[in-house]
Amino acid sequence: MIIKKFKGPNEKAVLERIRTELGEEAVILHTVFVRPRGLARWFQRPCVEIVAGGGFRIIRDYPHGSMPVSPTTIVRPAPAPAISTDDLKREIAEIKEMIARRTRAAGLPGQTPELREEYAALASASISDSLARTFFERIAEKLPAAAMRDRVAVHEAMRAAIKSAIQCADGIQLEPGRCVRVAFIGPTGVGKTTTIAKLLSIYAYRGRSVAVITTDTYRIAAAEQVRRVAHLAGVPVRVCGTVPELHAALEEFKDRDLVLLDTAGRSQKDGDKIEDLCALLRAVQPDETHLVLSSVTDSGTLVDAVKRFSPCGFTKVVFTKLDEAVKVGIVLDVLSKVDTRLSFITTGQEIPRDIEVADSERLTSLILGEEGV
Ligand SMILES: Nc1nc2c(ncn2[C@@H]2O[C@H](COP(=O)(O)OP(=O)(O)OP(=O)(O)O)[C@@H](O)[C@H]2O)c(=O)[nH]1
Ligand SMILES: [Mg+2]
Repeated sequence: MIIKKFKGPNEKAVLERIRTELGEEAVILHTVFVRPRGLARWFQRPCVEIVAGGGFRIIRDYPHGSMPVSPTTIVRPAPAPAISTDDLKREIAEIKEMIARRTRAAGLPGQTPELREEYAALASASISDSLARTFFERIAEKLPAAAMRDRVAVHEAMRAAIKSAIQCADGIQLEPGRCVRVAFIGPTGVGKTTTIAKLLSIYAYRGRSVAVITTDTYRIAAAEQVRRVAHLAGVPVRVCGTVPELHAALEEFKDRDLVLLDTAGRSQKDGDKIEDLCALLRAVQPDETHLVLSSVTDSGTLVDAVKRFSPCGFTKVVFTKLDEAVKVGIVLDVLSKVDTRLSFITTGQEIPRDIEVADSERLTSLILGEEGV
């Protein structure tokens, strides 16, 4: 069973997407006509949001086989809530950027008003101008002239361009009969330990033999947090402060399917600590190293973090705290600057619920605001 929210410029376009994604049997659960609120209402068009479900059997248990209400209910939008000063500032900055982009778009080749509008709208998704421009140019080059004037076709082309820019790794690659070691590294407080707690629970629940090694001897509470979750899942945890201890733990767990390695958060400004981390990883020889980044950090700091942790040779990226991110477009911006695939996203503090294997379709919907976390 799957229930998903779809958003688009009109009902026809949204229904087409629902049919493609959920099949002919899809059931419409809720339809809302959304008018942009605040200042955005002057610049953004209204859109249609439809919640649809697929993949379930419908049991008609109503007397005489009829439902009491129509399954498609048009709901009037609720009164707009009071806007905080911060929200207002952000909205104004977005609108300024949109206007600036519209002006800049006038100079771009092969454009139509529809394409210009899509390009400008990416400002509200926090997609950087340079990236939005790349998408614009790609679409202007590829889309036939007639389709360039079709709002739905242009939107779908922009959507496809965004989706193709999100390279996803399928979580962790387990190998039957072999112990896979996966290390998690990253700046302080981004959610490494919480992510490991989620993963150990999920893999243990799926019947995999899992073990955790933590080298975070700075924060006793961190080891305790993992221990509590691991204890419930029947997963052993070892805290290692030295390389010999690390080797002993790796030897002890060599027959496990998966060994998750937690590391202490390193400030990306502290070169020595990053060097220590690299040495630690050389001792562990992980099969995968996931760089954990928080999506509440600004784009510049994220790109800097990627650069600083590069000597450690990470192979995948995890984006945490998408539930707190003002805009998810930041994920796309960072991914476009590093040649690394996204393994997981995390969407809250709850263990193990709030983690998902990265999926480009889902990420695209989140970035465009078509779905919530
Ligand atoms: N909202 C939200 N909070 C999260 C998420 N993941 C982790 N957190 C919270 O972020 C805080 C820091 O999480 P930790 O897992 O301790 O982060 P860490 O990277 O291990 O921290 P250090 O080991 O100190 O570097 C905790 O309060 C977590 O509950 C998430 O997806 N969403
Ligand atoms: Mg930690």
